[in-house]
Amino acid sequence: TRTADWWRDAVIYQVYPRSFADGDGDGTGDLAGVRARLPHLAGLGVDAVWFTPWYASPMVDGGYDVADYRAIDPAFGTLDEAEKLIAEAAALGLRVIVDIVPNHVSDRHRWFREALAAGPGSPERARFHFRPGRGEHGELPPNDWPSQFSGTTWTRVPDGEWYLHLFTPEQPDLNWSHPDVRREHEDVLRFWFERGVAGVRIDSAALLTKDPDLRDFTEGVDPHPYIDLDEIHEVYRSWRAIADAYGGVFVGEVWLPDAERFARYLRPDELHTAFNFNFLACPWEPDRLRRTIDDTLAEHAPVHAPATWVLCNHDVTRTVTRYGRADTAFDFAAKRFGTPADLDLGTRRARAAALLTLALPGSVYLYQGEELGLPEADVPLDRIQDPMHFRSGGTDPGRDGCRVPLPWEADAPAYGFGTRPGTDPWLPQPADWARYAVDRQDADPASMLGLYRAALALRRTEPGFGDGALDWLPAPDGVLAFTRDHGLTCVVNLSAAPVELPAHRTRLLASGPLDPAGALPPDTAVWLRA
Ligand code: TEU
Repeated sequence: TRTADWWRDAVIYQVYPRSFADGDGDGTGDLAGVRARLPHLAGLGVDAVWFTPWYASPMVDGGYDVADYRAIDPAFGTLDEAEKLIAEAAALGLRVIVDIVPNHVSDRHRWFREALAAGPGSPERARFHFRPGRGEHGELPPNDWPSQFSGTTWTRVPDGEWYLHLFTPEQPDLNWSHPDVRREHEDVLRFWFERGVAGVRIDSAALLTKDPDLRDFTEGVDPHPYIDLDEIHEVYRSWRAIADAYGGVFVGEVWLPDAERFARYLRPDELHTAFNFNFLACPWEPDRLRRTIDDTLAEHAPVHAPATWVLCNHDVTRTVTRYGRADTAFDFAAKRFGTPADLDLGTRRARAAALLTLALPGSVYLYQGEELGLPEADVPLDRIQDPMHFRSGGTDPGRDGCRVPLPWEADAPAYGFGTRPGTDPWLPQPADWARYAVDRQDADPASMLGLYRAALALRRTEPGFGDGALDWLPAPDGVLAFTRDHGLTCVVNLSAAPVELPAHRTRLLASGPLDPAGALPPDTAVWLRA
């Protein structure tokens, strides 16, 4: 609703539809649930809502296995409901971002079923990567590519050919040098832009194009045979023309630690933004954080793209759990939960991190439940559904600990998620989650929800936030302090001792109580104005 450049400083809330709110009571979140809870998002003060895939899917990988990109999964609702949702969100000032999965489809997608039926050498197979195997009888996979999850990237079909899948066998990779594949995805983009979405998140955005000969990974890794090939940029240039025709924006899931390679995606004729995973991966350490912030801003500046700041998402350990560990560096959801004291520490740090990220130049992504301070949940092994768990032979707990249905009402069945009594939510909710429920936090300005609401309200009304530059202030060891325009100042204390705040400033918001003398305690952040 603000400007054409809304995305340069937007706060975008990620909804995992399966776990947000259950409108029909069957245990799985759905669009009816989201529609009923839109006021929560409007009241929180975010600008846009990104929905992880809501399309028709067998849900082998939580919807990242798409069977039909133009249909809503029946468990979530209908296309008509999605259109209503988009309109209702707009009426509340919320833009909608959909998640497009271009690297692979579900094995139930029409194209893949046709490819299986049509057999070796058929035009239907050419849309995927089918190959004969190696070995005397073709009994060995065609190459040595490692899977993004554990296990092989090749599966053999009954007629003897193998097909490539960087993720699970139920997610066959598309052949991006095939014109049908390109045309189809361009049409899908138009389909969703026509329905009023403001943006598109691009899943696994650096993986689409593959070495034409599918050469071995070990044969020479430069260039890598499927990560970040040059040809991919051609795809995004054609996509950008489509987005521009609708005023739509892209955010790419581009997981490349190399700053220059990453920045090549962020161009006036390619992607508007991409997730900044270096920040998500950064431990809670002052020097590392400062360096990551500086490097991020330095890599975005030459291409005039805003940075994005992400602390968690549906693939990684929740922030309060990670920050409560001795080793705060990011990992995928390893089952390490810590003691209640660890959680207290993690919560204090997550609160400080909220003020830090919301004060940095650029846009910010929040993952559902982050505003409630949810920790990673210990999902019993026999209830885990994430394929990452099964692909690892059970050694990796997978990502379900951050995907547990949200608690809305402390005293209601399933904490008000919406599931009718006698039915279980698709993942079990921990017994001690009443304290995180929205209604418990609602009236308490000191709660995590209260902090996020206050921070987001200030970010909207006070000058200096959002896109722009940052100037570091001199500060004691272990303290990050910077100013933005209009004298807006953020101070984060990552040292072990309280620190004095700069004099003659008004306090806008603090992530926790200051000490009686007015000093900033450890693991606390504050916003000030000169
Ligand atoms: O994730 C892509 C990605 O980067 C994964 O390889 C990541 O490493 C993995 O989630 C953890 O090992 C996207 C989605 O965010 C993820 O949920 C999907 O499973 C994946 O694509 C496949 O579509």
